[in-house]
Parts: sequence; structure tokens; C-alpha cells
Amino acid sequence: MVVTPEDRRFMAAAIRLSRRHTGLTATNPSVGCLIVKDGVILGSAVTARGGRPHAETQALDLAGEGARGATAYVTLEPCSHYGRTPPCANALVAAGVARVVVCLTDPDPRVSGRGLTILRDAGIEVVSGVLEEEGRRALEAYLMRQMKGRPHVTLKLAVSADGMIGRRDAGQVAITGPVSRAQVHALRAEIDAILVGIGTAIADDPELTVRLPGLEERSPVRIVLDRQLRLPLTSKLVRSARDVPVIVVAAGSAEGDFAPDVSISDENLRRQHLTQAGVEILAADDLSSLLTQLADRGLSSLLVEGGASVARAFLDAGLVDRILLFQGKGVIGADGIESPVTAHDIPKAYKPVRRMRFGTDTCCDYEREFECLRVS
Ligand code: AOF
Ligand code: ZN
Repeated sequence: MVVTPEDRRFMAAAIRLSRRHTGLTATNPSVGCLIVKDGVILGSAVTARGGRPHAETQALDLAGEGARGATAYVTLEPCSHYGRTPPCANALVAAGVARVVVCLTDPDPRVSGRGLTILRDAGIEVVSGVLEEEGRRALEAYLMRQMKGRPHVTLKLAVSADGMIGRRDAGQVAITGPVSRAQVHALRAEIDAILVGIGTAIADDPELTVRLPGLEERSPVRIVLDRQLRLPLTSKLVRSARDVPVIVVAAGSAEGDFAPDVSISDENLRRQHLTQAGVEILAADDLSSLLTQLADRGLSSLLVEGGASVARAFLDAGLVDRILLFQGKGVIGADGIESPVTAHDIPKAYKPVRRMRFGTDTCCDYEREFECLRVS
């Protein structure tokens, strides 16, 4: 199986293309596909918003008759199952492509190697594992949900020069500047769900939406850990619940982490009011049962935005895959709320993969390696 520099170049382009719809295709992964003949791209597509049509059938449509004898570059093994659309592997065979170059095999049990078998059985040359590492990064949220049964979790922290993430009883405090804030909004646009604790929801009254021109409709599902159902009906979250979904996570049973300490009748009333306002209430005993439920709904990526105790709970439970540490220049001082982690005490399991500068702030991206996400 010969992999040429041209193969790597076109696969890199397919991966870049796939990222365009990251966060918009749940419950499907966002896949990129190019149809190339004699060095010319005849068709290119990314999985459509909402997950269908898949990338390959769109790219084949664009290439038309030109697909005969061409090479298809696909970031994920073409599917082999009859879902809401027929298998992409069959479409590639029918179009007469000569060669299919794939980044990763698909861990979805309905596919899992069968797509490649359909192609090989039809006499198509199949090359798999091209730019696998880059493809794995682009699809890590999908891989995490398929292989670990939970969403990929990013913890975002904005820390002052003296290691604080806020000021006691002060509501929202500006720790980082406008460029960092825009970056956080861009990050929100790429993820399926965003989560805060009730302390942050009450103190900051955040909206947790994407407020970047052109990307507003990419707001993720908003989740509040709120065992006593204290989220105010007047909060921005509740008031916008009919436009962008809000899930409040209440206690599952009296034994759990989020066990309620209010009377049942009180809780029932709050439950009723929140539900009437369009908020969904989910019961979960602990963080891992919550994450399982989110994955079962097809949510593949979660951004944890605060506060300190929620961040600490995710870290302690070993449920953080990536830490994005924004570091501002300002000092908060005596009544600051200490960050659960700073640049000096990042747990050993996390390795810095990128350092960025946003205005006067810096941002370090730490990742934890998951061997189990290697699929081939
Ligand atoms: C592809 N190309 O662009 C994507 C694929 O619910 P369905 O029928 O749409 O199938 C979802 C599964 O299809 C998903 O779990 C994954 O295995 C695959 N996604 N496959 O050939 C694509 N997005
Ligand atoms: Zn498909």
C-alpha cells in the first residue's frame, strides 16, 4: 500500500474541511471528503449540519461522472450500514472510484471495518491510517463517545496573575481581555454542550451562548449542576431556554453527589416552574452518570466553564481530557477565589500541546493522552 506525499496533502485538506462542522453534526461526527483525479479536486464536502447527508455522497454528487477512476479521501471509514441514508461505502463503489484513502476506521459497531471490507471486496484499493494522529484529534470527541461512552471534556479556566478565577461576592470579574473572550466563544461554537455549577450561574448570571458575528446559531446545549433547583427564573439562562436548550441537573437519589437538601414540595414547585419556562430537568447521582446520559443523547463534547468546585470535581473524578488555561495579567488579591489549577501545578497526566497569546493574555492548551482512543 503506497502512501504518497500527495495523499497526505489531500488528507490534510479533508481534515481541515471536516473541522468546519465540528459541533454542528451531533450525533454524527463531522467528516471531510475529497474526490480527486489527476491532482484536481472534483468534489469536496463535509458532513451536513445535523449529521446528514454524510460527506461522501455530497462529494460524489459534486464530482458526478468524474468520480470514475478517482481517489476518495475520507477522514473516517465510509459507513456500511443502512441508517437514515444508504451506506457511503456502496455509493463509492457505485460511483466507480478506483482508490479510497481513509484516516481512521470507524468505531461505531454498525461499521467497524465493514465499510473498508465492502470497498476491498469491490476491487477498490483501500489505504487506511493516513494522517491518523491529526484525524484522531479532529474526531476525538466522537471517538470518546463511541469508545468510552462519555463526552470528551474540556475544562476552561481564566486565571489572574495571582492564581485566582474570580472575587468572592463580586459576580463576573474581568480576568482576561476581549481577544481571549472571543476565543472562548469560538470554542463554544465547536462543542455540543457547556456546563457550569449553580454558584457560577447565580453569581455571574451567564448566558453561555456564542456571541460572535455569524456564529450565533452555534450555541451549545447549556447545562447547570443545580441539585436544589435554585436556578432563578429571572436568570438569562432560563429566560433564553426556549431559544437555546438549558438542562438543569438535579439529584438522582438521596444518596448521590447532588442529593437535595430542600423539602420535596419545595422542589416540586421549582421543578414545575423551571419546566414551564422550557428548562429540561435531568436526574443524575454523580458526574459519571451525568456524562453517560449526555453521551446517550449523542452529545460528544462538553466544555466545563466553572466555577472552582465544579472544576475540582471534574478533575478529581478523572473526567477532564483537556485543560485550556487562560492567563490574564491582572491581580485579584485577598478576596480572590483560588483556581483549582494554575500553570505551576497542572497534574502530571496533562501535557502542554500549544501555547497561544491573545492580546495581553496567554493561553496554554494541555491534553491528556488516551491510548484507548487509538482505533487502528
Ligand atoms: C460516513 N460519512 O460523513 C459520517 C459518518 O445515523 P446515521 O445513519 O447518519 O449514521 C451515523 C453513523 O455514521 C455514525 O455513528 C458514524 O458511524 C457514521 N458517520 N459516516 O460515512 C459521514 N458522518
Ligand atoms: Zn456514510
